[in-house]
Amino acid sequence: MITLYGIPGTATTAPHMVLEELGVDYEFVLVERTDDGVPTAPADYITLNPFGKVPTLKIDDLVLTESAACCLHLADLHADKGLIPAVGTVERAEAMRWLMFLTNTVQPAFLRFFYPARYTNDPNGADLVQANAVDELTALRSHISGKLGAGPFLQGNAFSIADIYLAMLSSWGMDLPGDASWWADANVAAHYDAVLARPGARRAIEEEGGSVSTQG
Ligand SMILES: N[C@@H](CCC(=O)N[C@@H](CS)C(=O)NCC(=O)O)C(=O)O
Repeated sequence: MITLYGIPGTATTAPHMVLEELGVDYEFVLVERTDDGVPTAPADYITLNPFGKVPTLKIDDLVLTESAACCLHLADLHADKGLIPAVGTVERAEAMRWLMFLTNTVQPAFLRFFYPARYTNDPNGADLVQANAVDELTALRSHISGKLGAGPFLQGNAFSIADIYLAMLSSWGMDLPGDASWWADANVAAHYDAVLARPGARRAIEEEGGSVSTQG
């Protein structure tokens, strides 16, 4: 029995897309929280995820937090579906490099953009934190765009969970102002559209009420 606990439009989206790509049976349980981020439903959620964050993936007795770890484990369990290259290959190493870069470097920059007040003790400091996050996210977008080139995916024609992760972050990046919007970059926008052209990934985004195309 697989259960994904989460909230649409958050770090839940990547494992949600993976589950739909795999075509396995699962239940999606909506997590509800107060404005301060304290989980209120399901009642025992804090026992699953000690920080009250989303997502959490439960597979039988295994309780897994960390969105990237959830994606990786699901892809490994269904290796025949080809969402992750085989262990020990150069392709696997490169896919892991992308996944780790996205979750370790890019995702924290988004957290500074969305929750700037958490990163300063100065009551007037949040705007500066957010402006710095926009600068960093713009530099990261340029790096990704350059590596993507003609794509369509991070590793050329080979699609993996790293692409799913990038599509999730890219959907957050559309909230950056003006030219900093991630979809103002043609390569990054084309990557999102290529991922969303896949029926499984698209179904997850549709279920979450997200954007299924960079064209509106
Ligand atoms: N490193 C964790 C981060 C999870 C995380 O920060 N989730 C956000 C939603 S995207 C959250 O639950 N935020 C609520 C909060 O920080 O109060 C992961 O990738 O799963």
